[in-house]
Amino acid sequence: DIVWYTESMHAGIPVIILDRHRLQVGYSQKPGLELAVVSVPSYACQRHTPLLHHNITLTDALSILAENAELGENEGRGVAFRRAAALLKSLPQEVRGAEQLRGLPCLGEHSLRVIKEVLEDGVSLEVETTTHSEQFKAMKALTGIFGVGAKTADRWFREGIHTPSDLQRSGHTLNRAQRAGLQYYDELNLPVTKSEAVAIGQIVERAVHAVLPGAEITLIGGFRRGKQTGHDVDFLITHPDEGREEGLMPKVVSWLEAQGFLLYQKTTGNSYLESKEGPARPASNMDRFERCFSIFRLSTDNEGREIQTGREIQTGREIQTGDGPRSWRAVRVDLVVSPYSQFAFALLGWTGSKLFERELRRWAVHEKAMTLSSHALYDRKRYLRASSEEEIFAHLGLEYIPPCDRNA
Ligand code: DCT
Ligand code: MG
Repeated sequence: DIVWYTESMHAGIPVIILDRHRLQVGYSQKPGLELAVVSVPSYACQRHTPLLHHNITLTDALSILAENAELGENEGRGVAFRRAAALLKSLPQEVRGAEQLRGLPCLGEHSLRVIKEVLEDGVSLEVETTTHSEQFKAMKALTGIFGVGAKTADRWFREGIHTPSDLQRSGHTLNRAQRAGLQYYDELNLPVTKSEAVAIGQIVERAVHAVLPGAEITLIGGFRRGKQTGHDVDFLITHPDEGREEGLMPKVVSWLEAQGFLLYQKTTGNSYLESKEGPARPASNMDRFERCFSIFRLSTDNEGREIQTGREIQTGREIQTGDGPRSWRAVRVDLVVSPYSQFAFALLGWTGSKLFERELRRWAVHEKAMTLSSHALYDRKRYLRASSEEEIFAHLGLEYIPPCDRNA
């Protein structure tokens, strides 16, 4: 596991020592040439990755290339850049020279080349070229429309559609999600703040408790990892009496709709009930929970006071629209309902980050011959029960990583 040697450190300079599971900073004793011995585990789910880290310039550059690969539907390449960025996020110090990276895992040839360039020149030509490319800008703008994926965006780009306005003018037939996405484009691309997430949480709680008292609501996704902003707000809903949660989503949605809180919603049904199917191995990692993709109408009350109803207009941050200023905004909200027995798996699977989740599943398969999803963990045919995230990490033979350190 010892993978990083640097020979240029002077006595008294902190030396980073990483064992399989944790990061340590020690001090070298001998003057002159010193050895920093660093071992970094190669799976992101074995590492602590805080939200704030020391290598933002490098990870920003790699993230651009990852995004570009994902928009080009080159998943493998995207993951390679994401893994490299995640490795840098987990380091306890700023990287100042490429020689410090010798032997570290997750850094492919391409990523290393980009890192070197940024360290030496401050920028990477490839990253600069990408951010300025018409295709990248157009793909980002088009996939920034709710309901538009990379395939559709690419087709439109080839037709000469580069912006949401181009799309509006094109006369293309759009589905309901895309129409809403276009209508609320600017607002949905405005980061959602933590206080907005909390305000939405209060509304969701009222809706859920109105139709099922005793149900439990948990803020998941990036906000659970400690992020101060997000592109949406994600909630997981369950009830301690297994079965009571069945059919909950349509009732919650009706309540929210009746109160005027929803600008858009699409609910998909649960297709994974242990009682009906038996503890079968899930066919894929695709979630089969009751799920609602929605756009909330949130009054922008800068006092953070509880908002009475969705129809009530309050003063606060004003959103400029074609119709003039107004004091509510559109927010993407995802609701997921989980049976109580699957709650820990759902919580772990929906807390993210996306790369952390991918790495957990990869660890399970390759290192433990297990299958992990947001519903269950299987050791070959055997279903491993868990009532907490800690138990799932233990089943997987991993040190527990708290949500704030899952920002890979
Ligand atoms: N998720 C996942 N794989 C995906 C999509 C989502 O594992 N392909 C999980 C991890 C995060 C969680 O679902 C919520 O998804 P997002 O809202 O897209 O991510 P986020 O981390 O909450 O990011 P943001 O703060 O931008 O909303
Ligand atoms: Mg989210």
